[in-house]
Amino acid sequence: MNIAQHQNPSLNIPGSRLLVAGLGISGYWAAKWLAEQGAKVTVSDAREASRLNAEFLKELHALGVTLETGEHHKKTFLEADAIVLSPGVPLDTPFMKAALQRQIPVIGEMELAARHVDVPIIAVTGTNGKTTVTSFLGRMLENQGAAVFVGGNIGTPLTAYLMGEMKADYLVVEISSFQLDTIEQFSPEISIILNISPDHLDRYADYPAYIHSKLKIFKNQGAGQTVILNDDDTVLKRTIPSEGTFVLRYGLKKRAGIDAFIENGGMLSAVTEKSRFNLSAFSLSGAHNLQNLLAVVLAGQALGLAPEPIQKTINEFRGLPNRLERVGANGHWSLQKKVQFYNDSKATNVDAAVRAVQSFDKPLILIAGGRHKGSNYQPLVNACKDHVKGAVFIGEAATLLAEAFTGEIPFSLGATMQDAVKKAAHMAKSGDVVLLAPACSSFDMFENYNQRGRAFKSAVEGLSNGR
Ligand code: UMA
Repeated sequence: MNIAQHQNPSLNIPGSRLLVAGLGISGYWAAKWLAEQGAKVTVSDAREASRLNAEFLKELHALGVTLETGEHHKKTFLEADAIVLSPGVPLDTPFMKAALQRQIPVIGEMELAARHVDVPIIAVTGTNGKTTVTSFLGRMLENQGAAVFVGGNIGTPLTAYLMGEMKADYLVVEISSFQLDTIEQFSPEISIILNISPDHLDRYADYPAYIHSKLKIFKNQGAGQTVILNDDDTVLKRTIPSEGTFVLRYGLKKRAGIDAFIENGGMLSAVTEKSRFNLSAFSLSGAHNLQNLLAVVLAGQALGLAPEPIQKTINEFRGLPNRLERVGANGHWSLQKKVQFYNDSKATNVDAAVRAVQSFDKPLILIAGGRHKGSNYQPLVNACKDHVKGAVFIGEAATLLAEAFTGEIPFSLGATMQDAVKKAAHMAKSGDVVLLAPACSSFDMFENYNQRGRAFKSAVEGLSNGR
């Protein structure tokens, strides 16, 4: 469904009947902000009220917001002057289709908020690495002395910024394909696309539709605005951004047409003038993290940062939880077996799990599985053939993973995370690594990937404590 065809140029807020679809964190902030602006707001969520955040419901009720819970009603959608869609609500539900057919304007929470800020936005998308790059860049700007709001898909909606006290110099936002599906005028000062590989195929018609969504990030950019692209990525290498934009490309190796690359333990770039950054203290592992670093430094340079805060951030940034995070007391669980445990719960798609596996050259036991997202597991099987000596599969995708890995490496099935960690630890010998890199979403067994990561950590701690 192409929503751009249906849009009206602007959204009148005071006095309008606005529907917010979905009452997660995005819907809550959007509804609260719209109500404060004088709109007649209704929130509709398919979940029963008892399964929604009670504080959100109470606060919105007090603000005069009409709450529809338990199911969506078509009438509510068709009576709205405009709809603000939460990222998790698909555009192709019967209600949304009916609303779009009636030409009711639909925008996302990110689009809504971005229309009402006058601070430069730096927007980061890509299949993998978005959160790391968003945080890394935010830290770099702070090290220059700037006030920075870091938000979007990373967790804090941009509408929360609109309602807060903070006066930021920059808004660094992680933006997902779901959020890009509902943009209209969104036009960041800098857009960054880190990589594109198959993901969310349970929501998109096909892979080209997902790519199309990702590339929307620069569709409204023009003269004076910057697009930063990973030239090592097969899709992005061929991507030509909007006319007039300043395009910066990076890759691991030096070649024609590249503005930044890695050479002799350093990063070289030529954005304004030739500069070199030392990577000896950079602590994130894996080639993908060098690509992430290239994107961050190019963005910093495009914003005119001095070399000192850039180098300081390269030296100090330690990465984020659930991304190749070493866990467990002293990293191993018994005196007999010196096994290291790594939590990459954020590897929620096949490509991310492949990158995680490729980040190690030691023998590995892989824990994978969760909710299947429609992707093919063969690239993971290929990546594992080298040094993965065993696997444990969990969750709804366990059978599909088992089919894909049959005849390739030994595996067993884990009923719970605790069971999977026990089985993986049993397979491991001293010097091996046990890696949680699920290649799937967490929603079959957990609230989100954070909770899955915590379950992994607690199961690893349980091993040391004999549980
Ligand atoms: N809902 C309906 N009808 C539907 C579908 C969902 O009413 O047809 C309701 C659900 O019952 C639920 C609510 O919608 O109560 C949830 O809305 P939501 O899924 O948009 O969740 P939020 O809490 O608003 O979180 C969203 C992002 N979630 C998704 O994109 C799925 C969060 O990204 C983001 O941090 C947050 O906005 C702030 O911007 C999470 C994510 O998993 C981390 N993102 C995906 C990813 O990174 O791969 C894209």
